[in-house]
Amino acid sequence: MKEIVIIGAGGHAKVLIEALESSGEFTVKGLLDARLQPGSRVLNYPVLGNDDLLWGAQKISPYLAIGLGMIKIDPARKNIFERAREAGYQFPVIAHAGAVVSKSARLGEGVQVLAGAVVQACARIGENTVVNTSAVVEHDCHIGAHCHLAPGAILGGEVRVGDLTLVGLGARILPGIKIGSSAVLGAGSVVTREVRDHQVVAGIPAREMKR
Ligand code: JB2
Repeated sequence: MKEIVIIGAGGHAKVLIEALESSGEFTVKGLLDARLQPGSRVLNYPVLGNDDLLWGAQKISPYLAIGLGMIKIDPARKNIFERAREAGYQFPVIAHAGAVVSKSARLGEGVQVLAGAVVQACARIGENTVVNTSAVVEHDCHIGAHCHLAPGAILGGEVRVGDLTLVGLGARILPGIKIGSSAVLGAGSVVTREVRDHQVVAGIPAREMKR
């Protein structure tokens, strides 16, 4: 099996470990996180050290996974993904064995599709986006890069989402609606009309909170 190292060792990393174990394609060599003592363990895998280990002359592993979640708009995931890729690391698609991904869907580098999530026919998902537990991306949706579709989010058919957008827990987006980049859709919201770049919306139907 191929070895992979996870960047970050908090809650999201644990969920990712479950997905990696279920798929059986990769074995987790360890995790990187400055918060934890090297040698301590997360779900039985060792913390190897901090991110300095990524930038040495020798690669820590050919494959990496971003184990950082995104619960507010934060470019940290994007920045480390891009820097590590430039350094020559690869970010495989990680799909939990209990996720359903259509064979006609196109997933970018480093996309994570976690337990119970569904990505339907002809959907496109940009690099480094997380389709979290039980989220649903319906047919012909186009999702940008570095987004987080939180657990239970539901996107109807032909929805468009820009880059770096956060779709909150259980939020629903009606079919064909366009969502911009770096937008935030609050947990439980029902989005019935277009959301612009950087807009923050919440509620049923979703309304602007602030810009
Ligand atoms: O640049 C970094 C970095 N920034 C933060 N490099 C590395 N290697 N690690 C980093 N971290 C580490 O990520 C922190 O030191 C911390 O240990 C970990 C983040 O853990 P936390 O559990 O706080 O958040 P998370 O991002 O794993 O999960 C959040 O987002 C998920 C989507 C949680 O709120 C989860 O509940 C949520 N499901």
